[in-house]
Order: sequence, then C-alpha cells, then structure tokens
Amino acid sequence: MRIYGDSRSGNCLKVKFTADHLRLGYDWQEIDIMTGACRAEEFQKLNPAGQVPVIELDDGRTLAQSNAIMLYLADGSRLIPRRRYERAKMWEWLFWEQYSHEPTIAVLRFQKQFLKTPDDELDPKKVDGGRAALKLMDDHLAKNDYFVGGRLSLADIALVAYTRWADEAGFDLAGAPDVAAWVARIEDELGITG
Ligand SMILES: N[C@@H](CCC(=O)N[C@@H](CS)C(=O)NCC(=O)O)C(=O)O
Repeated sequence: MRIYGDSRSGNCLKVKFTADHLRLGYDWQEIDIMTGACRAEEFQKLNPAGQVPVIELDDGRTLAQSNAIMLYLADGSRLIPRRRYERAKMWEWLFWEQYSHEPTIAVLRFQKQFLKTPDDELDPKKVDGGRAALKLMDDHLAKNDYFVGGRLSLADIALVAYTRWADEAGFDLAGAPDVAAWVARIEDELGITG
C-alpha cells in the first residue's frame, strides 16, 4: 500500500498513526500541499477531489477521506468497538471531528501557520467554534479517559491529530487541562514523538 500525504497535515497523519499502530506496511509518498501538487492532473487520477490523504492499494484501487481510510485500515481491529452502540458513538465523534473540529482548529492552524494570515483577519466564528470544540472535548474527558468504550479507538486518533497542534491554531490547552492530559496519553500510546 502507498499513502500519499503531507506530513504537516493532521488529516494525513491520522492515516499514518493508524497504520503504524496496526503495524501495517506502507510506502509514504510525501505530497507538498503548498505547491498545488494535489491539484495536478496526474494526482487527480488518485483523488478527483485533489486532496491528501489518499491511499493506493497494491491492486491499484484508491481511497480518500482520512476517516474513511482509517475505517478501512482498522476494519476488524481493536481500534473499532465491536458493540454496535459503541461503534456508532465512535462514528458520532468522527463525524463531529470533520464538521466541527477540523473546520475550526485545523483551518485556523493552516491560516496562521501556512498562509500567515494575521490574527485580526481570522474569522471570529472559527475562533469561537474552536474554543467550543475544545470545551466539549474537555467536558467529555473530565469523566472519560478515552472518547469511546474506555479504550483507544479511531475517535481518539482522529481527534488527537489536530488537537495536539491546537497551540498553532491559537488555542492554549492550559484552559482545557483534561484535553491536554488526554493528548499526552494518546501520543504516548501511539508512540508519537516530535
Ligand atoms: N475531509 C478531508 C480533508 C482533506 C484535506 O483538507 N486535505 C488537505 C490537506 S489537510 C489538502 O489536500 N489540501 C490541499 C488542497 O486542497 O489543495 C479528509 O479528511 O481527508
């Protein structure tokens, strides 16, 4: 399998973290999102949406969307709860991550760190949304060590990817101590360094 990704992207690293945790073999193909490489005609044969991450299986089939890729890689593993309700709770967090977390925290980080957008030009609704997302996570983690089922699941991997960089998006995790403690635990469990 080949993973096409930019290693500065949380969406791409989610896929890497999952593959590494499950000890799946892969070639990592670095794609620089800032050069327009994923908009090139050749790349769009892999993903017509022109985005990373994408995986290419040994038989040539491809799959895009970080959470879909994680679900594919982790199918049948301990990263996906076996019980129907817990599995659905994991999906609940995955959908929330893509609708409420990534579009605020990841986008603000991209604007600040990559586009160098000045703070006074950032969308205040995104700042409020990011703060609300961290508060919601903190409330959950005050009572739970993990997002679902008392153990590591894809919900933790999806959410840790950008939460660990919340400071780069302008959010101080000192205000969300249970999130900060969870990030440290998940990084440790996944062996994430740097
Ligand atoms: N919902 C998608 C988002 C993918 C995405 O936003 N990819 C970004 C990198 S994080 C990208 O490829 N940007 C380059 C571009 O859009 O040209 C996922 O979860 O995979």
